[in-house]
Amino acid sequence: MTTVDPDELLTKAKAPVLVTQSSMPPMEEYFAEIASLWDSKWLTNRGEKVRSLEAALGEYLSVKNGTLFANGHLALETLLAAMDLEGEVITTPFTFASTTHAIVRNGLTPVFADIKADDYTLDPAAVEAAITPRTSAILAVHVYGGLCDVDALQTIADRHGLAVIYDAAHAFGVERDGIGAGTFGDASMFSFHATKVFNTIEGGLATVKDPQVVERLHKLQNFGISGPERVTDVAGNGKMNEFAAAMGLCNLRYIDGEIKRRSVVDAQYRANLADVPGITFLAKQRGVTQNHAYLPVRITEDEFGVSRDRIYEDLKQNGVTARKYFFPLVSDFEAYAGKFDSSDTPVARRAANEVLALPMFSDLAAEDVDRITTELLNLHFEGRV
Ligand code: T4K
Repeated sequence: MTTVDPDELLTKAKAPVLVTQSSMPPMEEYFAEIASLWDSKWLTNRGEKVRSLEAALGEYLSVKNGTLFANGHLALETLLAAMDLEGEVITTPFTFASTTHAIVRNGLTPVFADIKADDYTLDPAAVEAAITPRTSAILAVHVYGGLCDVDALQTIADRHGLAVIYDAAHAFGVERDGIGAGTFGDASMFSFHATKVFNTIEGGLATVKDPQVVERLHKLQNFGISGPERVTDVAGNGKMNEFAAAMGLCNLRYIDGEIKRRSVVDAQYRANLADVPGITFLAKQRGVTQNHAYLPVRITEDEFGVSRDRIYEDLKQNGVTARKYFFPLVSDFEAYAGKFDSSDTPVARRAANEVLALPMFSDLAAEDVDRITTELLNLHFEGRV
């Protein structure tokens, strides 16, 4: 029988747990993948690794016309530019800053519509009500990896002649009835940031329905350069480099195991907290695969006994960093002060006050999940006395 060092146990029990942790391939595998770069000396500007990764992702995500970018935000911002939109874009305030900033930085006006209470994605009825003669597009977010109501949004868009773009930053590998998330609408963006299910350290992918837009994306991610002596657009630099693409090629070999291990963590959370009043997990959607990108739980204070913010603080004191994704709503950002009123989107406002993303990553130890859920149960019982 092995003896357990009590000091070691204590240190282990108190080890901090962050909301997520990057997944990395074996170090030797990455070194082997990048070794050829020392021969080619070709480090960026649509090199061999970038092109191989685009092909591999096309197959994995069942998408055509994928273009890699330096990060997800630039992919989205460039997509909007490539689509020549004008006027207003209807979008959700319950998202990361990037979604709205991409609209505004393109000189377009975001119009916030409310979300659905069960999966936090745009409510199609609210979208339709927000359409004006100036609307040119809908920019919806597959938040936490749950799919938007793509059929309803497409029907509305077709009826009003609008483009549909998906911020699929969270939806890597998500499919509905075998159809990849990146094939819905006119275009989608995936983020490959270090904190995502699949990462290229920093990175993103833009996928488009119209193959002609791809040429434009290549141009707009490279200063608007059209040929050796021609610059036809005023654009920045959004290209992915070869070292990032090499990380992606390695991580892609492990992605199925990554998602599987996350599903085990997800199941443990759900089992440990099943039937606790006031805790609601993200609803599973019919026919939609999950990638377990995040572990959002909704805390209804009346039933649970304490508030989401109290849980957040308590976990923090116990070395566990959960995150209030997405608080505040974008419409409440200082950067947009005086421009929007978040009381126009009451469902989103409530979600921003009640949702907490608990730690989720494939290497999250079972004992850490137990430690987190035990703390939640303690708070629940404390809140009820
Ligand atoms: N649209 C949506 C809906 C998005 O959620 C995002 C990004 C985008 C667009 C834009 O895509 P990118 O341009 O980022 O590709 C994080 C990420 O930076 C951001 O990518 C992500 N969404 C957002 C939801 O979360 P922060 O400010 O919460 O990250 P940070 O630095 O606090 O990291 C969170 C935890 O992750 C850390 O506590 C530890 C862990 N971590 C972090 C880093 C940077 C690692 O394990 N390794 C790392 O390298 O924004």
